[in-house]
Amino acid sequence: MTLTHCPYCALQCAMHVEPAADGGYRTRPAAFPTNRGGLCRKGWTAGSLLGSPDRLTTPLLRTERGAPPRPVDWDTALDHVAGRLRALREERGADSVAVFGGGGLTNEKSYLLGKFARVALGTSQIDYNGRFCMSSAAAAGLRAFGVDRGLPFPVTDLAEADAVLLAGANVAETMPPLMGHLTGARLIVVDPRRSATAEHALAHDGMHLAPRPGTDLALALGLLHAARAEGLLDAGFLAERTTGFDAAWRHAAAWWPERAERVTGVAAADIRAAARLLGRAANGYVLTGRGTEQHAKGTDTVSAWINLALALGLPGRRGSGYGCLTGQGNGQGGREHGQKADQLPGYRRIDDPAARAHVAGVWGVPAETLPGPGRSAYELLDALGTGGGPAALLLLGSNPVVSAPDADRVRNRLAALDLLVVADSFMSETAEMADVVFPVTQWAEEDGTMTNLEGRVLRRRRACAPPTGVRGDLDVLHGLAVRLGRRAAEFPADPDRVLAELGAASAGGAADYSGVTPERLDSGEALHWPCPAGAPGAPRLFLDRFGHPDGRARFTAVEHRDAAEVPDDAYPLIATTGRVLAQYQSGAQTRRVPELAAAEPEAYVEVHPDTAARSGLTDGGWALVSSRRGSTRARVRYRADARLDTVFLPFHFAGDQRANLFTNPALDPVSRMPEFKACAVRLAADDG
Ligand SMILES: Nc1nc2c(c(=O)[nH]1)N[C@H]1C(S)=C(S)[C@@H](COP(=O)(O)OP(=O)(O)OC[C@H]3O[C@@H](n4cnc5c(=O)[nH]c(N)nc54)[C@H](O)[C@@H]3O)O[C@H]1N2
Ligand SMILES: Nc1nc2c(c(=O)[nH]1)N[C@H]1C(S)=C(S)[C@@H](COP(=O)(O)OP(=O)(O)OC[C@H]3O[C@@H](n4cnc5c(=O)[nH]c(N)nc54)[C@H](O)[C@@H]3O)O[C@H]1N2
Ligand code: SF4
Ligand SMILES: [Mo]
Repeated sequence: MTLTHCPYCALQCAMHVEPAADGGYRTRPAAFPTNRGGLCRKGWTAGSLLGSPDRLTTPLLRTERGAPPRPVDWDTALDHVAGRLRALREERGADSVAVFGGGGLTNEKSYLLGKFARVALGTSQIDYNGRFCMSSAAAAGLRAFGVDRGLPFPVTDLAEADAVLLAGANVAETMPPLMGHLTGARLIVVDPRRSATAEHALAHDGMHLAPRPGTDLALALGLLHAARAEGLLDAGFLAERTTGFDAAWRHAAAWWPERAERVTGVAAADIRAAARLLGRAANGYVLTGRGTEQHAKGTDTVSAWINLALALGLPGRRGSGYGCLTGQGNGQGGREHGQKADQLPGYRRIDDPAARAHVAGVWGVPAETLPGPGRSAYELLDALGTGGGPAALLLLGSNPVVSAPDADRVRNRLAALDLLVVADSFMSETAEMADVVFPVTQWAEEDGTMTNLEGRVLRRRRACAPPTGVRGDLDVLHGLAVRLGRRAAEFPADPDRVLAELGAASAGGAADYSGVTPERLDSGEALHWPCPAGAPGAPRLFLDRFGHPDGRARFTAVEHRDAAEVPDDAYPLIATTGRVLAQYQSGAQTRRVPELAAAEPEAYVEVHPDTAARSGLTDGGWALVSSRRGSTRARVRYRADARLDTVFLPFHFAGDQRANLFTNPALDPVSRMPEFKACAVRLAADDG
């Protein structure tokens, strides 16, 4: 019986993994502050991933497009990939080779992947799926606080709250054990749908505000307007700990609640009541999730929520605050150690000369050899196989054929590559397209560290041996780096050695891990970063000062604007997308867990019965949901509580059930986040 953490989301619930009677493995919840002995359905069933018959156990190589891949030994696969990468680099330059990572990778993998790109390949072309996840909140958090740590406080602090506003976060399905920390608070759930979280709020004396998708910014401005009119602003906090309120207010001043009602559809009286509920709470939080963030104006929208929180004086004191609910298992750590196009380890900027000098020193290379910033995730995927873009891609920890916006366009770009290399434990839809597949270890088969949604570094522990033939991601990077002419010691495959190097590379940066050691983690010490050598962890940031040089938080002056694509006669409805409890992300893992597949076997579209009737849809029948980009097949689910103008689909399903066939890759100008949460569609019955 080994103590480790869940393979899936950022709550990183603690669990025991132990042999099961049927010869496989099962999981059991363990005591830990974030999950307090609870797991969601995905955690309870995660053990079946370990014994899965679908497991990849041998490298696969396809030398001819269209031909089936054939099993090969590791040396053959590594030699082939290294040879092709070297040849491409010589022919077309270092940027002809690209790397794509994921927020589920351990800190060690994220770090070594970034180093591999910059040092072994010398390419600037690296980014990761966190761009689709956290990037807008991260950008807005940096703007406001000077530091981006999703929750700048421990999850357990939420228990002290009287009121919590959840903007676009369906926690009851996406982090069920977190609900246990919210039982003392009245919830204000901002979600176009009556989500499970909204239901919970309504049943417990809270509120549900259901804005039209893509109008949260107007709603947040309206709430700020109402809060000021009700005399709820914290003047002392504004004067002592913030700058920029006046400029931000000049925009909010025009958003009296009646105007916000016209744009959002949320009644002015509800806007005022919500402002009072939050503003009068002794302890209040504003928490954002992907619903409010995954828009072409997501960064400004999060800034508007942060402005509201700042105006009420919530951040920077114990028992209240603003936080973004990070999503992937290592969504937090994954954005700190250099797999992002513009970053170096320790949450450093790749265009900062001092940061480059420090990291180059640790890596033992001249700073001028480090490439500059590369393309953001969607822009990178969209450039693949084009004249000016990369011709080869090495991908770890993501399944963009299902999860990227305008997914068939991305699929075509992947198909145009000279070389696609995927490391995965399972044959994902993206791995199916690969020229080379490396079969790698998964969570309970490996050691490493993860950083949860509260910035706490955790130990992922090996609980069972991987199947014969499988190697770790670190071994893959090691094997390739050596074949590309790097020294073995530069790319260690031992996670503890990588952690030590990561510590040195991050030392002095915003996300300083130099004090994080396996020994301290094993002792159970709560190590929230920044954690310089010898220092204790930092569970609560901002109590004395914010991260900007003047110590103050900054308001950002933001204005509402429409979604990139709004409904018209041809595409009269708004589609939004998201998650269900029983599936995870692209479904590459959870669609293989029998109990989860049985619970949520297929794509569906939630639609109001009147809207459905106008399109000739029947409850339980099939629909085609079409945008200007593509069509998705989904089973019709009537929802009498749905907005008439909005439909919702989960994005976990493959083939012609991919919601991303219709989504809009319009990007936020700051974060480069695609607009997953609003585009124009039409519905038709699909009986075929
Ligand atoms: N079961 C499950 N849990 C997960 C995951 C999973 O795939 N499955 N993934 C993990 C990851 S990586 C992430 S990022 C988190 C995401 O966690 P959440 O952010 O909670 O997940 P979503 O379902 O994407 O979006 C939340 C809600 O936003 C609403 N929404 C849609 N459009 C809008 C809008 O314009 N405004 C507002 N205010 N709300 C809108 C949707 O109706 C949805 O209920 O979940 C993590 N946990
Ligand atoms: N329409 C729509 N699209 C969305 C979203 C949405 O709300 N709506 N949400 C977006 C968000 S927030 C996210 S986070 C993305 C997520 O979408 P993806 O980036 O596709 O993430 P996953 O489905 O988790 O894919 C992870 C893959 O990596 C593998 N894997 C897991 N761990 C490891 C590892 O340690 N090493 C290696 N080599 N492989 C591993 C898994 O088996 C799986 O195949 O989707 C985005 N796409
Ligand atoms: S809430 Fe997240 S971490 Fe916890 S068991 Fe469920 S998927 Fe795993
Ligand atoms: Mo995510």
